[in-house]
Amino acid sequence: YQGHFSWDKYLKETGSSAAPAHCFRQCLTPPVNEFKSGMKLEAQDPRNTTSTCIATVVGLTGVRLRLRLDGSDNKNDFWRLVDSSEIQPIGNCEKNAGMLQPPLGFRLNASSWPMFLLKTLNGAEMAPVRIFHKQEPPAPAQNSFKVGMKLEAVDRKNPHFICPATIGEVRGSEVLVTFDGWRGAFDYYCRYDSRDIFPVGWCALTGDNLQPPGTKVVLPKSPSTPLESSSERSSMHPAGRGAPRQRGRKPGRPRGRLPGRLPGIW
Ligand code: MLZ
Repeated sequence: YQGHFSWDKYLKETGSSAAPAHCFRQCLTPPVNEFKSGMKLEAQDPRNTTSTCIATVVGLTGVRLRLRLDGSDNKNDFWRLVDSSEIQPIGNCEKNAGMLQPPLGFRLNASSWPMFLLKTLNGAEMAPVRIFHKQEPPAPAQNSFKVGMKLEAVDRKNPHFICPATIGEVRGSEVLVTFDGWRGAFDYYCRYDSRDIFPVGWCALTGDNLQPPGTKVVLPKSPSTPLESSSERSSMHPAGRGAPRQRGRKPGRPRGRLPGRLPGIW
């Protein structure tokens, strides 16, 4: 379900263009997702990337898995693409002479880990080897992103969300991902071959829920208003719709000091 957001209309409205698919480290057709909730697999602990842990699929969104490390709490879920190299079938670690580790913040005494491991795997539904993807797509040879190109990107502060974004800067092998309508609050730098960024239309293909742009418009620095200390102002989304609900605020009311409608500058 894509809400009321249409890339076609939006690209026209904003006079912008989509980053071409070859810029991304993603398959042209999204991988098949045959995982099910409850399946267990091996995953790198995102907070301690040298350890391989047992994880359980606790949710599925498009071609991403919501994972929770066994023995951890429910506050540290993370998301991985089904073709990520950071997830493996159970048994892989041992096959490579590794040892499964307790997650960072293991909720029991460290000495109880071997028994915990035995119990968590006993009778568990292990994700079958055949549903893993042999290889992650290869990284494009170079960073071909250009400033202003549109894309879909994981909001790293709210990683269950994929949102419309714009390349704000290209810096060597890195790009600045800026989220449309959010005044920079969620922006981040990442490598051009990050698995958190996708071509326009990705969510429509995977069935993932693409969030609509936020309501906060970034205005350029204006030399005629020297008394203002910040270059950022807010206004309604120029199209006046699709504003995500904000905690503790009535939706649909402009937050800024400026009047309602301003030309959309993204
Ligand atoms: N509840 C959050 C969601 C923000 C999502 C932004 N994504 C770019 C908020 O309203 O702050």
